Amino acid sequence: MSQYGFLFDLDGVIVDTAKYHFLAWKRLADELDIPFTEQDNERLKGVSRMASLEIILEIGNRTMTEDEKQALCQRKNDWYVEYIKKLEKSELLPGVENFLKQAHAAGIKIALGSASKNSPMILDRLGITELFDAVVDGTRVSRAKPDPEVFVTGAEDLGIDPEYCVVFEDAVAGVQAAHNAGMKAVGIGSPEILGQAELVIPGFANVTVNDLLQKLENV
Ligand code: B16
Ligand code: MG
Repeated sequence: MSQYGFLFDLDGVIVDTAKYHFLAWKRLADELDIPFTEQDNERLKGVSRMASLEIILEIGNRTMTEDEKQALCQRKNDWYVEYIKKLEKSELLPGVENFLKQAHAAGIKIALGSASKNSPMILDRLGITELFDAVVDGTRVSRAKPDPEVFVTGAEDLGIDPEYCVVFEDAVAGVQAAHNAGMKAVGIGSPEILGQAELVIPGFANVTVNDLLQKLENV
């Protein structure tokens, strides 16, 4: 049995859901006559559904009532869910399923830490639900990363002390959330952007759990 806990962000670490969020938000923005580009979409990564809508309304210089905003979030999510329902296992990011299986086989406890309320459905569509000992999603947390709430809750679920938890994140705010929780962070992406993380890897292809833990012990 390992003493370690691994906590994974979802979008950008396990699967690229950002492209589906973009398609659904773009459809809504078009209906509202608000210009919305893929570059604008970068600002929505890791941000809650309502906060994402508020960014889009700000781009369009528009104000709405709370009820109107709730209805727009619902519309966007209905479209997003249509895309997610068709998600396939082949859309898992390279190497991540093998890495999760290695960790699971090594007795490492695994949690998901995501802002998405659709996380359970996404894990199910990808066929990886059973690899997770805990799922902390947007229905369980109210404070966005860099607040550590999502990872602190995950560590509690796993029963692992933060100093033995490793967070896998593709966003700067997520790396900061890991550090705010007293955990180590592995950045998935480029060192220029994620330089604050203890270790940065481009992805999970050819990465072994043993090598990764050894590298982390030396930082
Ligand atoms: P939902 P993560 C985040 O996932 C996405 O990056 C972000 O773009 C999205 O708005 C948020 O989930 C909420 O998603 O509308 O499905 O509840 O990066 O925290 O895994
Ligand atoms: Mg992410």
